[in-house]
Amino acid sequence: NACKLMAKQKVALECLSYHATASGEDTIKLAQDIIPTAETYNLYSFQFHDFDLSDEDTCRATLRMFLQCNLVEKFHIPYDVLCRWTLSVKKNYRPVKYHNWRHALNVAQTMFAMLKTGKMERFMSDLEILGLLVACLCHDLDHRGTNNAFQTKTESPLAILYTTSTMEHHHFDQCVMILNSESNNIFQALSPCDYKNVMRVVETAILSTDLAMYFKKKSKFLELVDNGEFDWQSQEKKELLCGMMMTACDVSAIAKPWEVQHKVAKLVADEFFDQGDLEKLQLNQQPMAMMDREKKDELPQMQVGFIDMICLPLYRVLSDTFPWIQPLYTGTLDNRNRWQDLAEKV
Ligand code: 5BB
Ligand code: ZN
Repeated sequence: NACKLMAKQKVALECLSYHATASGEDTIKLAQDIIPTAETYNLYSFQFHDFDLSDEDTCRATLRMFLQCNLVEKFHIPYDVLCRWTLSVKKNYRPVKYHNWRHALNVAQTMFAMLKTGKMERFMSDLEILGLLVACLCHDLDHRGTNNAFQTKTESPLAILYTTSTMEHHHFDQCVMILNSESNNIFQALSPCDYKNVMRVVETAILSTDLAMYFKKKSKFLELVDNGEFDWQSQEKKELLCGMMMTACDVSAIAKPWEVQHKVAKLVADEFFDQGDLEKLQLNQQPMAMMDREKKDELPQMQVGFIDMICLPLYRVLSDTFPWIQPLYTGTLDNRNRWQDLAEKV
C-alpha cells in the first residue's frame, strides 16, 4: 500500500508537468467557429478518415458529432465548456505515432457511424450515447506508445498502481482529471444520478478497450446472441454490448478502404517498433516479432492473423445482430485479401 501511494505520487507528478487545459484564447476561437455539416466531414460514413483534416477541423468534427446527437441541448452542456473540454482532451494526447488524438477521433467517428448509419442508437439512451462518445474520445488519453506488458516489464509507476488493465485505468483517470479541472466539466448540468450513471458508462467503456477484457466479454456476448437475445436493456447486457462496440470502434482502421488501412497499419507498426527498440536498449531484451524492426516483412501475415483472430469474428457477430454495420465486416474482408496477397509475395 505504501508502494501504491508512492506510485500514485510519481504518476501525479509526471502528469502535473504534462497536463494542460486549453487556453481561453483557443477556446474562444473554436467557440466562434462555424461548424461545417456532418456531410462535409463524411461523419456518417464507415470510410471516414482524418488525413485531410487540419487540427482545427478535428475539433470542429468532434463538436459536430455532439451537436448532431443533440447532446448539447439535451444535457445543457455550455458550448464554451464543450469547446474547452475538446481542446483539453486533444492536448492530453501525446504525439506518438498511432495512439494519438487522431486515433481517438477516428474511434469516436466509428461510434457515431455505428449509432447513426448502423442504426444502433435505438438500443441506447441519450445518456449512454453521451457516455460512449466521451469514452471514445478519452479512451487512450496520455498513451505513451507502449503497451501494458511494457509497463509491467519496466515496473513503471503506472504498473505498480494498476496491476491489470494498467494503461486503460490511466486513460480513465486522465479523463476524470480533465472533467474535474476548471471549466472543462461538460457533465456539470447533469443531476447527481445522471452524473453517476454517465461516469459508469465511460469507465466501463474505457476499461473494455483492454484486449484482455475483450476476450472475456466475447464469449459471454456470443452466448447471448446464440440464445437469440435481442433485448439489450438490462445493465449487464448493455455493458457487454457497449464493450463490444468499443473494441469494434478501436480496431476499425482495419475496415477502412485499402489505402487508409495500409497507411494506418504502418503507423501501428512504427509505434510497435519504437517499443521494440526501447526493449532492446533499456531492457536488453529480444522484442516479440510484432515489435521487431528486423521482422517487418512479417507485417502482412500478422495483419491476416489479427483480422482472423480478432476483427472478423467481432464484426461477424455484431453485423449478424445489427445488420446495418455490415460495411465494417466487408471492409475488413477486403483488406484481409489484400494482406493475404502481400503475405504470399514474400
Ligand atoms: C494482438 C494482441 N497482442 C497481445 C499480440 C499480437 N496480436 S496480433 O497478432 O493480433 C497483431 C495485431 C499483430 C500485429 C499487429 O499489427 C502489426 C502492425 C496487430 C494490430 N493491432 N494491427 C492493427 O492494425 C491494429 Br489497429 C492493432 C491494434 C493495436 C492496438 C492494440 C489494442 C487493441 C485494443 C482492442
Ligand atoms: Zn485505442
